[in-house]
Amino acid sequence: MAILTVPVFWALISLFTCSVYSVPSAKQPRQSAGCTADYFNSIIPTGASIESVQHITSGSFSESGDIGYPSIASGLPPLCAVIVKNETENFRFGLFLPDNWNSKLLVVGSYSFLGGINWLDMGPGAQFGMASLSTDTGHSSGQGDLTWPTTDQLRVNWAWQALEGSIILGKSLIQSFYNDKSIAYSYFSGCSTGGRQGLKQIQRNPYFFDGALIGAPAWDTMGLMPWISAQATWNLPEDAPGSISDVNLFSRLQQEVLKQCDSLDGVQDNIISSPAACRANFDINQINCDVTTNKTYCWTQAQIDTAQKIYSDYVTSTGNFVYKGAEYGSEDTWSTFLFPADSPTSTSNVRRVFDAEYERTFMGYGADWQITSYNDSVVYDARTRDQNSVQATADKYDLGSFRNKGKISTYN
Ligand SMILES: *[C@@H]1O[C@H](CO)[C@@H](O)[C@H](O)[C@H]1NC(C)=O
Ligand SMILES: *[C@@H]1O[C@H](CO)[C@@H](O)[C@H](O)[C@H]1NC(C)=O
Ligand SMILES: *[C@@H]1O[C@H](CO)[C@@H](O)[C@H](O)[C@H]1NC(C)=O
Ligand SMILES: [Ca+2]
Repeated sequence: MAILTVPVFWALISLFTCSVYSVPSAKQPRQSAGCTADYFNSIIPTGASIESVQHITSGSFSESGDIGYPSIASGLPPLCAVIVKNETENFRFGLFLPDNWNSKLLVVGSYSFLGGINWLDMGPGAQFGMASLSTDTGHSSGQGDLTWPTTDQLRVNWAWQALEGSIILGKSLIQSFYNDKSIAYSYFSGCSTGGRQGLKQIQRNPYFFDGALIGAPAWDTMGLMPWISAQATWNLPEDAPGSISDVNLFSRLQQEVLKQCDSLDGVQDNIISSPAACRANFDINQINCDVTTNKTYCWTQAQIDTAQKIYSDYVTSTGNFVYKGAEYGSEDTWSTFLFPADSPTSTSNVRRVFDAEYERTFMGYGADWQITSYNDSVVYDARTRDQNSVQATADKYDLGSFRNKGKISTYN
């Protein structure tokens, strides 16, 4: 499955895959202004500073110490790579400014809770001749690290402020660099957290972009994260009859879903193109150990009950909708949420990858908080916190002002 080819932590935030770009050929040439620290220092406003300026002719670029996005951007045309820091809000952003600029800007999003400038995804923009921009979202962190959100400023930067400030200052630096020629078109592309960032910016400022490519947006932070934790609790305790502890069970279920649902969309092609038809028709009892004659990786009734909870919408005990149930066909990804990442006797306090880290640090419950303490109040706390101070969730649904000027393409 394609999802296995992206780092698991990216996949965590969405049950979908985030695709990559194809590589275009270069566009029409235009000379750039001086790619020097002196030049950028002469145009940078108070409150921001220039961290580095490099003219890249080798075709590749990476920033040492970028633990969030360590991959080298390669296949680059000659360009100016700039790192800018906003000193007051403490976030950074990177720019690729191609020598031959096509007057366009591509802003790229981030993944999960990673902290760092996403140089890799900026590369294709530069290959198209676009100036490209990405923010570190205000912190530095690698995969699986959710220990950084210790202040509201750090959380707000991740939620939207670092990207917004980067776009505003970035656009003005780009125009100065290219001799005050204005940016003809600005685009956004992001997947997972990146999809959320794009929707959030469009909702906050419909004039930032002319078009946006929104992949598998993890737009509902305050519902999504408690839902992920809730799923972990549905699989506890690990010795309960309903606990799914054998990783092979997930692929067994997914195989069965594919077998029963593939052709429901009219085409036998290993793709479930009608999840709704699958949801309406799938008979999970075909893999029930009491029913099936094939006893290899069959599911007990108690385990089936756990699976049904995961497929169902998560609604609190008082009837508040929290998050839509998992799609049929996503079963192979469930192990990320349900299956222990370390041994039961581990003292690291991280039994699964996310398992409670969001509550401990992002929501401020503290390092000692255990997933076994999870209850519906986490949902309400997450909502209060998000709406009062962080505002990561992209839930201002009126996109009317953007519709009149731009386009959004989405994919999952
Ligand atoms: C720094 O970021 C904040 C928040 O986005 C913004 O208000 C401020 O103008 C930025 N400073 C500069 C110099 O861009
Ligand atoms: C039984 O199920 C296993 C696991 O899905 C599969 O590999 C095997 O081919 C099945 N055997 C039969 C006879 O269907
Ligand atoms: C629900 O969880 C919260 C956070 O862990 C905790 O403070 C509260 O006491 C719990 N409520 C109940 C009824 O267990
Ligand atoms: Ca099909």
